[in-house]
Amino acid sequence: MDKNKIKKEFLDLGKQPIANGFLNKNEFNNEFLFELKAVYDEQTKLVSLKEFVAPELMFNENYAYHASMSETMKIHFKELADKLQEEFEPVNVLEIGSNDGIFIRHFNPDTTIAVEPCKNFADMTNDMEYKTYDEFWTNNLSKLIKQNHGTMDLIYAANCICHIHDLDDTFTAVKNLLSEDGIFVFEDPSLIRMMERGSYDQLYDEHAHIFSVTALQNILKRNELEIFRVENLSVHGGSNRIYVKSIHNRYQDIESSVEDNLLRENEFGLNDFKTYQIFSDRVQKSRDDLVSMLKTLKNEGKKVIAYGAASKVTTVFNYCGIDESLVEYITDTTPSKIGKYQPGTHIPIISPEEGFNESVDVAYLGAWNFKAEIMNKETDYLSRGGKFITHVPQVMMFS
Ligand code: JHZ
Repeated sequence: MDKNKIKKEFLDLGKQPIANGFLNKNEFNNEFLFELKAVYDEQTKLVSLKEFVAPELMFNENYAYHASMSETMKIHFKELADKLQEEFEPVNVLEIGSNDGIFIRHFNPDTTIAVEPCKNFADMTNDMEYKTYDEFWTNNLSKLIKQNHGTMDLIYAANCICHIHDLDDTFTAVKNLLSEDGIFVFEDPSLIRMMERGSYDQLYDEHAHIFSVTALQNILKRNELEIFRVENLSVHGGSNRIYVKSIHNRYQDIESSVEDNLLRENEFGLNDFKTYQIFSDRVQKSRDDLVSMLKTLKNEGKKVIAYGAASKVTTVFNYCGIDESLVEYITDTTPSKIGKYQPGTHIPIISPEEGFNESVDVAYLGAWNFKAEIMNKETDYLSRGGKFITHVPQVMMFS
């Protein structure tokens, strides 16, 4: 059967740039753009992008996303590292997509390997004494690692597996590298949470797939792997942490959280294409509401900026056609984003010290997934009457 026939398109977010490809002025004219559309696979139930972007265009030595920019995420990974060490006592550990070492820093460098295709970050973890393979995760790399270091008791990946186009190759690579009682744990944004919250901005070039437990179960199974635990997390707007083992591994029981999640997804309608069509209508309404709110604020003479140049904001602003005439600039704490321009819209990005000041009336909360952390930090802004806007779960202003 033609695989593309069972992939049904449900969402068109228009022409989009590389979400994390922050630009210098002299790069405005030859920007790469692609059609950001989402499809639902009737057979596996997997939601993916219709058009994949070449990995080298996104993940290279200029990769801008720096996981340690958030205190929430630092605590999140420290707690997870402690928990995995206590429960599973792994010796050989491998992380796929180790970014700035936010997770592996809690493991012994002598027995921990990292895989990171973005050279700027691979250099950081190599400097931290973790043997880092500056490459994409593939079955060939997995074979090489097995040859050099033996099998792994724990393979971990955060916000990375959903970036990889070929999931069968990815999972085969994992299966071949696990020790007899080894486990694979990974976490990525959750499809049900995206659908519940209308957070369509989880879709951008890097997120080749947005996973449901149902789809993962189907794809893992055909690669002789199975899920034995699912944890629903609040980070990144709602993620699932998936615990996986080989079907031959008898050390772990399959826990009730797996069936609970499968049932919940089915009841929500994730296995029914109609649900995706309803979501698409909601996204169009979200765009209309956001643009209309920003235009009203502009007419009232308010100064509106955006807070956090997240990848997600690239999707929202490009889809909604929001430019400097509606949002003056974006503030962000990441050194490599400051002084650059947002992909596609070319809205300037400046530091919070420079841009988040008395003159701001309203800030679109781009980093809405860190709302609690940011509300805690910005009490001065809020107490002088500053307001935030979000589109999650619907377009609204709050303070
Ligand atoms: P944040 C990235 O998505 C990309 P993004 C990636 N594909 C992925 O899956 C997720 O992460 C996990 C800034 N900020 O984390 C920092 C402030 O300025 O939501 C970041 O640039 N002030 C790997 O890019 C941005 O906001 C603050 O107080 O959508 C947030 O980006 C805080 C807390 C953050 O990820």
